[in-house]
Amino acid sequence: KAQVPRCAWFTGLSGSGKSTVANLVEKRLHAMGHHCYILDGDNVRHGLNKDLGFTDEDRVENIRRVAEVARLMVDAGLIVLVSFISPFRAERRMAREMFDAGEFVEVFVDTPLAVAEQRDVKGLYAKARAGRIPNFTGIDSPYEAPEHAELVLDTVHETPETLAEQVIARLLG
Ligand code: GGZ
Repeated sequence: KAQVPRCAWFTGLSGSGKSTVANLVEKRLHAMGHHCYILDGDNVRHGLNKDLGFTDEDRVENIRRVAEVARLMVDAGLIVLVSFISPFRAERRMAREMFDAGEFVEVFVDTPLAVAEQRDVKGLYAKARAGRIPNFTGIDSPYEAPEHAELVLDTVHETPETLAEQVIARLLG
């Protein structure tokens, strides 16, 4: 099956649903015979980037390295699903500029802070509000929402399955 090497760059708050949608996309692309891989905090922050924390400086370096790895993986012919908060516009622009036109699809997982905080699946927002996680995105560290994302996912009104289909249509279309 002909591969369409691409980078889908998911950005959004903690608990916005980035990983949920990215995992569904991966499963479906795989079933269609596409070779794809997810880069996320689970497989990058514990290895390659385990020297980095959550200061602005460390987040910038986190995203820089992730973008370089994604570039290499796209060169190798993969569809790469990048799932990090990636809170800063400048770093997302830097990532975009590493790819050819059409290769980079910015996916804004547009879950309002109030909704992510209400869900608080991992209890991190409660901890952050209690001052036990410093520099928490949306609480005491900024999130700069994309202004020109290729795709904006509405997690409030759509199911993860529907959103995954939207991503796949945009990636393969
Ligand atoms: C935000 C934090 C923080 C702070 C730990 N701020 O919901 P999660 O747990 O699984 O996803 C969050 C993840 C964010 O890491 P990223 O590498 O995506 O961030 S960035 O792109 O900004 O570099 C959260 C957890 O790590 N976490 N401390 N202070 N999220």
